[in-house]
Amino acid sequence: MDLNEALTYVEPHLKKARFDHTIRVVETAVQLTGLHGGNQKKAELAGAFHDYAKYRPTEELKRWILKENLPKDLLSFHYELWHGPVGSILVEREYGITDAEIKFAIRYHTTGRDNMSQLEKMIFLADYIEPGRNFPGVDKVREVAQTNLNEACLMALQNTIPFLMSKNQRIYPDTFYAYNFFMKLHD
Ligand code: DGI
Ligand code: FE
Ligand code: FE
Ligand code: FE
Repeated sequence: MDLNEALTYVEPHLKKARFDHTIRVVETAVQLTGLHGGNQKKAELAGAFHDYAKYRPTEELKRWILKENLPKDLLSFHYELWHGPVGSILVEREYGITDAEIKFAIRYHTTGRDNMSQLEKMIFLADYIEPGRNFPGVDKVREVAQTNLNEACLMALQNTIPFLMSKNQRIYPDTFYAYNFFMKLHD
């Protein structure tokens, strides 16, 4: 499957603004691949499908988590955390994408995790720094992303974790595992 084919599958499932975000994530991930190395084809497909399940009804996302081999503890966290794991299941069921690296990049794009692969880092970061984002501090992360992927992922988590705390949100353990992973690389 090439990028254009992937995008034609994804587009009808997303709102216009979300589809535009998806295209910018692909472009950003490809740019990061050029800078830091990695498989551009996989970056394109993972980027194209990363938010594929974003607009599935919450009840459907919940059913997939219960039915498939996904962590049930997701259900006691915000439903925003469900679209990545469920998306990684749907791309295989609906489009035959079995590549484990691509599936993991989709699955963990919101939380991150311990020992993230190069592709997972790329999609996690591209989702955070794509040119349409304007989180406080994102410009600094964009700058560091040009030279140091690990440090940029760490900075994104150092922004996101306090942000979630300030909103009185629960934080999924994988988010902390990701933070500790990048902090270990930083030391
Ligand atoms: O799908 P996108 O909007 O492109 O971006 P995303 O999948 O990275 O993020 C969805 C939301 O999830 C975003 O507002 C940040 C939030 N988030 C990230 N990690 C956690 C989290 N929310 C909670 N409650 N807990 C987390 O660990
Ligand atoms: Fe997402
Ligand atoms: Fe994200
Ligand atoms: Fe996204």
